[in-house]
Amino acid sequence: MKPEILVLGTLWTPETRAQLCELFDCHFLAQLQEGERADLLASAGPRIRGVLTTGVIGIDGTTLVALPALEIVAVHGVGVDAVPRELVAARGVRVTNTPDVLTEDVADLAVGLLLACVRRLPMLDRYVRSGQWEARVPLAHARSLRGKVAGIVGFGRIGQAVAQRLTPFGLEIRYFQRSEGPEPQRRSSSLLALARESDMLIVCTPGGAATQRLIDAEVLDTLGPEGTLVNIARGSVVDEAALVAALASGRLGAAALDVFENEPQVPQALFEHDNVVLTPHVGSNTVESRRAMAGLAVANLVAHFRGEPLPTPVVF
Ligand code: 8YV
Repeated sequence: MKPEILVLGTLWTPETRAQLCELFDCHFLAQLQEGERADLLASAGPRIRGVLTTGVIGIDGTTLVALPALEIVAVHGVGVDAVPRELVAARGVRVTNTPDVLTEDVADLAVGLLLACVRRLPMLDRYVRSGQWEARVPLAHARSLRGKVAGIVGFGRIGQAVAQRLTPFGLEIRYFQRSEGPEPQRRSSSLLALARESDMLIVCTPGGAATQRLIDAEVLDTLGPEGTLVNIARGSVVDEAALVAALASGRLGAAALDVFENEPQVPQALFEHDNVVLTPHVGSNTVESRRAMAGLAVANLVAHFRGEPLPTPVVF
């Protein structure tokens, strides 16, 4: 008998779905209406032994309660902040994620967003399309990267990959994280010190309680009217209301955001600004990364049900 699993979210390609259905007895929750979901959890919930979910959806307490036989939550993503760690630990449920395979693509997006923001690329695209070039409307000022300081918040795998990419642009790299990291001479003494020392902050830290609204009004004010904020981590790391206010008043220079506090809701006020670049949480959204992530998430489920070591367990 195949193990029964619950699949959350809509990110699954036809190939992944076919593979999943071959290996497991699958229940795809996203296809169901609200009432049908509750019925499914009530009827099949007690038999479900595994969950496959996205980094953003994770799993909530109600779903966990409906799955008393749950053994493993395989997260398709590196971030596990949407998995309630105390609840899964108390139940002895194992958690896996998909680190490494997405690092390069996420770092690429951070660099792309930074360039798009300081050179105002989306705005320039709108300028050309709307005939403003023909009308000889003056261009907005863009800023140079060379000689500036990029401050990286969270110097883990992704933060370091961003640093590696930015160095050839002539940027000096500094970083802050609570734990000591590589190249200690680049580590600022605090987040505020990093904001003070940097022209741009690139947020690469994991989400979760420990980093909740780390980038607050004080950090944004310290970064200042010439400063740029890039966030490819989690919306929860930035105080979004403070960010909106800082941009509206010109206390922050510019922002490039791939993640938001309440996705897919994006504060309408951000649409007003030409110095803001917005993307819909697509750091890992390349064919290559998503294929590798799905492969790794499935490999973790397979290993678990075969009693083999998990390829990428999360140790909370
Ligand atoms: C994905 C992510 O958008 O890896 C993460 O933590 O947030 C992203 O890669 C998402 O997890 C896809 O499931």
